[in-house]
Amino acid sequence: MEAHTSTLTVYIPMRDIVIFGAPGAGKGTQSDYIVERYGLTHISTGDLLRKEIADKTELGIRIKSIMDAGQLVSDDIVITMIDNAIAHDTHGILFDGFPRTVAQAETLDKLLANHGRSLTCMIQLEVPREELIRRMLERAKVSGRSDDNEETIKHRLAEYESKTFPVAAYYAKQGKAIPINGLGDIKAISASIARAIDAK
Ligand code: B4P
Repeated sequence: MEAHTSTLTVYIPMRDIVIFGAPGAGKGTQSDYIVERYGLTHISTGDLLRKEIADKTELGIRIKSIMDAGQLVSDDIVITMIDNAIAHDTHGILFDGFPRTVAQAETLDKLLANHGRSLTCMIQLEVPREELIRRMLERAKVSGRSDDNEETIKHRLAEYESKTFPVAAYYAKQGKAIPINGLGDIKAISASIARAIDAK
């Protein structure tokens, strides 16, 4: 009798996800969990920019004063970083801290489309302003980040409100924004995020 072997093919969808929220909302914190669970490449524009500063590159020297003032780095600089990341990725990406302007969001759609991809969803962490300030001042005690001080935090929140918050409406119009309560236990927030992504 002929022996039959069967191969089980498991289909793992390629996901590209944005994690969105105000400064201090917990994007970096929840990113660790999401990349681990879904096997994604983690691209944090904040981390990439801080690495340029730490390495004292020409770009790093240019952007340090911008970040220390609590302002956004120019779109062309971060878009170049993201373009490179997408070109080299085959796993799906978690975009952390990007897009931060509507122009960045429009460009992300185009860059993904160039590679035959489209955004799965945008996880929108919602945290009240007083809690954001409390967390960043708390983080300041250990982070060594020169932008974690009261004056810069105020500027960062103002930049968020005027330039970044409109990105939420951009994704809501596409039906891709998923609001998540970012207050409370970190693991409980991760569980809410997983439920939202699994339902997509
Ligand atoms: P980012 O590095 O993106 O950082 P962030 O917004 O400050 O913080 P995040 O939301 O990741 O908070 P975290 O998890 O650490 O940006 C820094 C700067 O880079 C920007 O101001 C800008 O200048 C520049 N930049 C970055 N991307 C850019 C772009 N696309 N365009 C232009 N400029 C760009 O959480 C904060 C704290 O809260 C932590 O200490 C954490 O432990 C704590 N925390 C988290 N979850 C909690 C919870 N549930 N309860 C209590 N505490 C919690």
